[in-house]
Amino acid sequence: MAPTEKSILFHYPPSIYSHRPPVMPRPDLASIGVGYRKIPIMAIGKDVYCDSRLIISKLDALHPNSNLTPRTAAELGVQKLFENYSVDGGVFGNAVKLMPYWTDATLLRNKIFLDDRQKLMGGRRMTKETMDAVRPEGLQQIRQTFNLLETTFLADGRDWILGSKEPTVADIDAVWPFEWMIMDRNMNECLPEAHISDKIYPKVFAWVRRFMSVVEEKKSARPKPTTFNGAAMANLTLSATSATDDIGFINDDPLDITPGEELEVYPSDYGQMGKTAGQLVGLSTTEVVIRNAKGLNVHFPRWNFTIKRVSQASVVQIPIGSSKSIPKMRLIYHPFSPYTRKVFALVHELSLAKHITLQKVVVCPVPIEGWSDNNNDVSIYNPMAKIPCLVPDDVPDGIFDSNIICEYLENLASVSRKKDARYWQLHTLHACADGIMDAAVLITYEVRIRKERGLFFEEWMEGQKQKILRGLDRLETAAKAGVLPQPGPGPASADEVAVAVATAMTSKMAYLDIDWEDGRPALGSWMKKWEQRKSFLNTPPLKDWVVDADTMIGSKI
Ligand SMILES: N[C@@H](CCC(=O)N[C@@H](CS)C(=O)NCC(=O)O)C(=O)O
Repeated sequence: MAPTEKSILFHYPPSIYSHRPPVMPRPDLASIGVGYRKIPIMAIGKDVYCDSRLIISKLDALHPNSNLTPRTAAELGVQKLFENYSVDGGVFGNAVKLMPYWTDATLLRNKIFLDDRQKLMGGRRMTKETMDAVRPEGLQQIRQTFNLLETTFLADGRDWILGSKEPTVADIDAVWPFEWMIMDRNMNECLPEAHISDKIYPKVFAWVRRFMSVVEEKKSARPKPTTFNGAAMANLTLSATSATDDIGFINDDPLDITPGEELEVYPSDYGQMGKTAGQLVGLSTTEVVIRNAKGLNVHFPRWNFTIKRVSQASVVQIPIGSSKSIPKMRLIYHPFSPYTRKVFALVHELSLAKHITLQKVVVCPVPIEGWSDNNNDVSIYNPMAKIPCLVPDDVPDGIFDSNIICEYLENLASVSRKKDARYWQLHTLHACADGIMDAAVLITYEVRIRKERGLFFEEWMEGQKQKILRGLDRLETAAKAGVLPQPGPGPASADEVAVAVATAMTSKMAYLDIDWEDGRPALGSWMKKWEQRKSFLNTPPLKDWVVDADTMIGSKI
């Protein structure tokens, strides 16, 4: 169904793609949750389309029987090849090398533009020296592109690329870098007469001028588009109500991504820092759609765009290979202990369970029969007599506490992480999860041990409860902001496991009287996925755990 909303085009006048900023309208893009930073983009209702190639084909699809549409499949193929030739094939990239830094009109006199390009191109700055150095190469390449058009597509004197009476999308896809070089005042003098002129390539020059006179004619025959400021655009876009553009879902994609997965999409060539994050909602062989935190569906072409799982963006997992021998390990545990659940769930995430034997114990800071029976057994390995404790063959004196065990396990599985800002945000949530567990364990002792002995300290318990509630709020904020990666098919990190275990634990302790889901919808939907995970199902808090029947050993050392 055609959308009822009109399309909003984000552009800046000197961008050839959007006609096609010296200063990009990024605050406007940030206000609608789009990290992609190139221009143009187009919004129709709640659908945002990135990249001129996708925009052109979407607009064409919205007006199916216009004269712009190629008539046959072969013609469509020619159009698609031009779509790629102009952008990825290097026509535009080589035209940039010809930008005339010496003229007054050039964008290269504009410091804001130069600063912006420098960021976009990973630190390389356009200077007189660098432009002089690349110009000869750019020129020889661009001459080839003029030559190709002059001697093949336009050689028979036709007006338009596909031999039609009027221009088609193939002309639009092909013409714009040429129009930029020939007609744009910012590019004045970019083409040296001796190599590229209307005498040498008359058909190409005439085609570009013909095209632009049709554009001028059409422009004057149509009402002027309305111009919005950023706030009005954000309001219109975020409050749109028409149905979104559903492109369906292919299930056999080589990237093996599934609906709902948290992804980042960004250009593979330059401007890679402009990442847009969201949940996968549509996938075809040529297009990917993610729903961002503002509820907008952001569409990208797949050609020359990178799709990464958010969890993959910072975690590099090298599969456990035969080159690394994994020691046998004994995990001293009790299923009630959230810290041991964290560790054993991570064991499952990292596929290390077959190397583990389990030893169930009861420990307690106070000597109470039935609670502290194994204190002496555990204190051989951990003088604190706390669990979990891991006793690997290669570290027979034992490893504790749960964080150090997680570090040991991740090292065994060759997990290495890029320690970027996102890593520290997530890693801090591990401390938050541990804090929630600490407070809950202290409350347990208060209610179950101290109360019976007339030592119950209610305000103190209330103080611990507040820590849990604040911790859960922090987890909700992190889930909302996408700091907590959506569970994917690969192994989750110890940090994610810790958060899932701590959150689940709060609902299992009736005396805490905490309904963590209340007012925490993002954490709730994140947990729904965790509750289905094998590592979670294999570590039930109210039953004894098993690795497999043969390796399970008794509860006494
Ligand atoms: N920071 C430690 C905490 C471990 C802990 O407190 N475990 C509890 C069981 S849930 C325990 O062993 N308590 C016995 C005690 O405090 O003596 C870790 O992460 O491993």
